[in-house]
Amino acid sequence: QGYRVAVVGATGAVGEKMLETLEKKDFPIESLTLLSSSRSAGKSITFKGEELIVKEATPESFEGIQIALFSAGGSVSKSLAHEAVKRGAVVIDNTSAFRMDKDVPLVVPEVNEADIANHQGIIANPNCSTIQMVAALKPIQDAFGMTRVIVSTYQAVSGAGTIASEELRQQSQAFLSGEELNPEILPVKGDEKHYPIAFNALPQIDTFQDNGYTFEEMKMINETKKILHSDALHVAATCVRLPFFTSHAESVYIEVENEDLQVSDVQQVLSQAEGIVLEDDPSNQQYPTPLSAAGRSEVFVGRVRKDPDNPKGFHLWVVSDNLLKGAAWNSVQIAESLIKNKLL
Ligand code: 11C
Repeated sequence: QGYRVAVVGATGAVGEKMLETLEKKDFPIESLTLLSSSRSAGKSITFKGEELIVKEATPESFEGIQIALFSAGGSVSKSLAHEAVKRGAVVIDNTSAFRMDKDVPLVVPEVNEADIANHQGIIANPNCSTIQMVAALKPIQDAFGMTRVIVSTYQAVSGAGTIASEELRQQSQAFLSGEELNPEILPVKGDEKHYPIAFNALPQIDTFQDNGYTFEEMKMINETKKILHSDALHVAATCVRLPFFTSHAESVYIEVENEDLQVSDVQQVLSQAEGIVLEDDPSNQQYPTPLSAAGRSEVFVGRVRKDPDNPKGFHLWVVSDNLLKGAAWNSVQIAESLIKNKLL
């Protein structure tokens, strides 16, 4: 049996990965509708050898759709997700539009799959940097208890869309040719100032909030508490954009409840966790990197260390493909869970 599926934002960086993921997982599809803004409508995309034309997304586009995967920006989700639900679809939304709404489950299937059952038509896919972090932390939280998380990120430009990847490519060539860089997109397209990303590091992802944190940092803080069902967990984040194309890397400091815990205990739990690959062997210089994780669907963890001055403190290095587990792969996993548990 197949399902009537729509992908909204089919021509974007994540949309492209959604289609790749549906194809790779051989997701059961009766019909596939590709939707976008009017700007990208009319483009053709090949799916499983068949050429499909992308149509402009309107409320009527969702007539008869059972599963709608949204990844066309928050404003599109805000204007069309409820229209899709009204017409009987379950929406899996990859934007920040509804993530913190009480009646919208925010789901990483390996972490809180059971929350999907509470959906009222919309399920939110978390921010990419949050997904990989909570996937690595949940097994530790379950096994040992966890009280604090402090994360610093090293994020790929593709998180800011295809135009940001293009800006890095052009600037890198210009830099090496000794030409002017003329930044126009990063750190945030709509913000007042732009800075070069080539051969640089930008400690701003998304816009600044009144408390001095960026929206990306606040997403990591708030979404982590919601997904791990723990308002009491202390979370702080510093999010930084770096000049590579794919995968986010994160230096994560955690405090656990038990001061007798050893590195080998944490490693053992991680090595058995679903969706996690432990790559942690300093004697062989083994650890994950953005390049080694790119194109893979798992979350990779390495560099597990006990804090030298705090017996409850541990440091981890967490890397994952931001467009796969961080976006498309996680969304399709949610769709698979809906089907498996008869929640459509
Ligand atoms: C970035 N994490 O790397 C962002 C992209 O809320 O889904 C994902 C934005 C989101 O810029």
